[in-house]
Order: sequence, then structure tokens, then C-alpha cells
Amino acid sequence: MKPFLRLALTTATLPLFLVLPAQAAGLPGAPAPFDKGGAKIALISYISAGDFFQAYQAGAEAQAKALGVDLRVFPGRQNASEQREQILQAINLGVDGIVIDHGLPESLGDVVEQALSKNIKVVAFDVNLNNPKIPQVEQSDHRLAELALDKAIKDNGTAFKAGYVYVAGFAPLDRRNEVWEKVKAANPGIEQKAHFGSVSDTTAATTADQAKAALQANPDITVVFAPYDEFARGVKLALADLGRSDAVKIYSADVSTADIQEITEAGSPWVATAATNPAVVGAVSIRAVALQIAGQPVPPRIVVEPLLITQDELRAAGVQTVEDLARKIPAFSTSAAVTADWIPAAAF
Ligand code: SR1
Repeated sequence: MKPFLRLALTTATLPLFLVLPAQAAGLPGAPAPFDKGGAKIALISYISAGDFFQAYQAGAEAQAKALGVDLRVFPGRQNASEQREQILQAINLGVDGIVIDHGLPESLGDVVEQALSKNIKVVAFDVNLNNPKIPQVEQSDHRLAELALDKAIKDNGTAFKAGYVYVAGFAPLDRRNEVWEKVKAANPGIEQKAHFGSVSDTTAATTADQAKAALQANPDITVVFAPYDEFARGVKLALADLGRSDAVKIYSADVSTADIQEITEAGSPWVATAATNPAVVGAVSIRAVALQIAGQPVPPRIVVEPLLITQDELRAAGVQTVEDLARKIPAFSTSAAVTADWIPAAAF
């Protein structure tokens, strides 16, 4: 067979998920099925591109490895029908549990019901499936927005012209938006002059184009609230293009090593972000579904608390990477949420 044909055939028959090698032996003393090893869990994401989602997946993989779990990772491509299809595939694979990472609730309800009816345990991260059988993991998005906006007010006072980056329909962004609306109502001097944003596989680039137009049309904007790191990156790009990086300050959510570099570089307008460690959130999601599979109790709402991270503090402490950040603030890399003494810590 010609090599290109062999490659085409191989690619065409590849499954739509990745399998991580499971730990052969089980965990002595753990409840079934973890005592024997080989429990199967699917991680089904709506978005996989971008630092947050890659770190979230890495944390989930690390926790799965520590638990001896056979983790099937289904990549997300912002495609609701593909995500439905992946849930059906996971059901057919006979998984014990599914973690659903983001998504559009209206397209997931019936397939998730099918999983539950087959006694597959389901945990949702950042998607409201409104089902009491499905624990919800979140980063305390209200607190996250409060931390970023308190800092914006501390730096800029209670009267400024703002740009706001928001796309409705994503649970974490909707929750952060509730806080933004409250802050504007409590501070009538804060005037939202422009609202833009887009979530796609090119979020930062698309947001940059939109930000450029918004900032050109509203040269009096001095603060941008961009509560997703891809949004903040887009606004920062737009300001650099316009030569206005010294005139506007950006307040965001999320953190990654690439974000830390962008925040701390000379002249950066990105002055603060409120964030959890996404790897911890990934690990917590796997622990939640593992506890459910083991028949142990899981609270309906599982929260990983965020921290405020400022440009000044990062620069003063010489923090250049997420690992540096974890060394300076040990709480950044741990969460006591949903654990048990039989669950080994994830190494990340
Ligand atoms: C499109 S939603 C993006 C957000 O999801 C996660 O909650 C991250 O914090 C990110 O900001």
C-alpha cells in the first residue's frame, strides 16, 4: 500500500478520543472498582484550545493516573453536536463516569439522561445541567469577578469609562457578568462604552479585531474588564496595535505561564487577573466523579476558590511561570475539595 494511502486509512479509522494508559494494579484499600484498577472515565470538553483548557485537561489526566483510571479524553471543538455524539460514544464504551467540561446545556440534557439511566456517574464543570444527580464544579465565578473588579476600582476609582468583553451562554461568563452588572449598578460613575467578544478556536485574535474597533470608536475608555484570559490577550494585542498600551488597564480572569509573561512584560496594560490553578480544577473534577463511582457522597456544588494575582506582585516576587506561582503561594496548587484518604494526590 502506498504510504500516503496507508496514512489516510489509519487517520480515517482513528477513534475520536485519546486513551491514557491505566495503572495496572489497583489502589489497595480503595473502594471498588478502584481497588482492582481500570475504572473508565470520559472527559468530554466543549473547548480544548487555549491555556486554561489545556491545563485543566493536564490536571484531570494527572489525577486519573494517580487513581489508576483509564481516562478517555474527547477533544472539544466548540461543536455542540459533536459533544453530544461524544457522550453517546462514551456510553457505548461502557465508561463508569463522565466529566462534561463546558458546553451548551440545551444540547446536552437528553444524552446526559441516557448516561444516568445506565448508571454512569456524571459531573459537570462550568455547564449548568440542572439535574440534582449531577454535581457542578466551578471556580466561584462571582468571587473571581469581585476580586478583579475590586482591584479595578482600587486602581481607577469609581468613575471611569469601560470596555467589557462578554459572550452570553457560557455559565462562568454569565456568573461573572452578574457581578459586573451589580458593580455598575452600585457605581453609576462606571460607564460601559463598548461591549464585544467572541468564543471560538481563535478567541484572542477575533477579540483583538473587535477590541481595536471598539477602542478606536471610544478613545476615552481607560479600563477593560475581560474576564477570560483569551479575551485579555485579544485586548492587549489591540492596544499594542493602536499604540495605546499606556492609556488603558486590563483586568481579567485565569492565569497560565504565557499569561504571566504577558502581564509582567515591560509596559503591559494587563495589570491584574483573578484565577484558580486550572490543573487543580481538572483534578477536582476527576475526584468528584471517582467518589461518585465509589458510591461515596459528593456535594451538589464543588467550588475551587480563586486568588487575585497582580502585575506588581508578580514582578516584585520575580514570578515567571505557574510553577513559580505555586511555589510562592502553595494554596494555588492544592484544593481540599472532594477528596478522601484513599485518593492519591495528583502530581502536576
Ligand atoms: C468560554 S468560558 C471561558 C472560561 O471558562 C473557564 O471557567 C475559564 O475560567 C475561562 O475564563
